Amino acid sequence: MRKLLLVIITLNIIPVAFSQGIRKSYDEMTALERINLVNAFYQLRNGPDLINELAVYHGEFFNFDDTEDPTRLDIHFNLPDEPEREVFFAWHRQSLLELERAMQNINPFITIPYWNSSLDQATNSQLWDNNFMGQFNTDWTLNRNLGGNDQLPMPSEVNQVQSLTDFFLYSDLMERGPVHHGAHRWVGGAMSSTASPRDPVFFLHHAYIDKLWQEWQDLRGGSSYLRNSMLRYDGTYTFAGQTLSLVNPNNIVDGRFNGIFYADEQLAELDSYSVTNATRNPEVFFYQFDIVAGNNFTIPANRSARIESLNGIRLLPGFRAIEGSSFIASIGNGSELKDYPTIIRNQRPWDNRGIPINWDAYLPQDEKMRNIGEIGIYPNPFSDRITLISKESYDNWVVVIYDLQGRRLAQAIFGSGASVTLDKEISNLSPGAYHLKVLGNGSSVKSSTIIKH
Ligand SMILES: [Cu+2]
Repeated sequence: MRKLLLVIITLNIIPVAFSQGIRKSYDEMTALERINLVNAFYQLRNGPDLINELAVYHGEFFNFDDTEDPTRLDIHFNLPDEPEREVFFAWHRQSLLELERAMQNINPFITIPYWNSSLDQATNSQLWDNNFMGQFNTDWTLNRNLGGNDQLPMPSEVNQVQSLTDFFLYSDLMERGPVHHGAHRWVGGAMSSTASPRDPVFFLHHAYIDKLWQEWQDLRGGSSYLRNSMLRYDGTYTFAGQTLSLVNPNNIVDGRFNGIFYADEQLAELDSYSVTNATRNPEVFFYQFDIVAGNNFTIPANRSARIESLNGIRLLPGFRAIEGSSFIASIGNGSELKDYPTIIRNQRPWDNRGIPINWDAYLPQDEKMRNIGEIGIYPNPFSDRITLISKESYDNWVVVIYDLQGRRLAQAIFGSGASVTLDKEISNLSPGAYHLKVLGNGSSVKSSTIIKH
């Protein structure tokens, strides 16, 4: 109790704006995380009511026709005719961040989850459960009409828009097409109005749109705005006694600028990011499934970061904790973050010649086994063979190895034994990281990251 009080006092004195973190699909949230998220939505309404504020603002500046008054900026539908006013992706990215920071002031472990509406389309999906997003419909009089007005995007429609190469064409078709607009209309009620941020699902939907934009930007690198500021985030707007800082949309075309990463299918990849501690010290990256950090993930001297997982952490070449930095990785086994035992403190993933080595070397043997639960995998890293052993035998369970883009490269059947060895199946793999999944009756039983020397 005393601890809680201290936290609250601190928050009142120092304006805390967290927001490094790993966003994940809502269906990967633990029960506790769901409750915390729902509570944070309710708590925001108690004031300062950022939900209402964003809904009113979004409605007020939704769209003005350029021919009426070209000096009036707006949020939506500026392409293809008004590219000089276009801010669709960047504005929604920044408003997600604004909400996420407000929630993290309530509970620092919250990150906004995403709803992949191209795969999760049932009106009785757990998204709409009464103890999750469903309850807001009556509580906040949202008048949703799930599936009544439009269709959700097909995966092929997502691929289609993601395949575009011109940024403004991409932004325009995303905004107007089924992936963004269709999902707004499919939910109906407030979500299909200009006050759509009134519906909490708005933020889960826009987290998905934001994730897609991040993937597009990682692949094509073509995001570029003609503007250097955005309405609301122009350095003059004040909400709840705080002036919001100036945000150049071109500075946030990479979501990593704010330390945001999206996890997918039980894997979070942390890369191309340098810890700043601008808003949180240490920066915390928590995900209960696998976390892989490398490829220019850097903790500079005098900066500090924690990476926390329940499943496994792999540090790949390109992960750097510079001398003088503080880095903690921990793999826990509890259900609450604060109870996680920290296995390694302030050790750097180098051997004594300064060569990066795999994190596995730092984990005691039982921790290695816990990485994949009831199914042991060894050796990892591997060179020419890899063996899986389970405590029981499972008929026709399949071991599949994917590359990081999700392409299926090799597989083997567990058969009736309790172990399986892959050797010739993996002889063609080049050195690097891969995903390994064990599928039982078609669904994923276990997943892990494996490294080939
Ligand atoms: Cu919008």
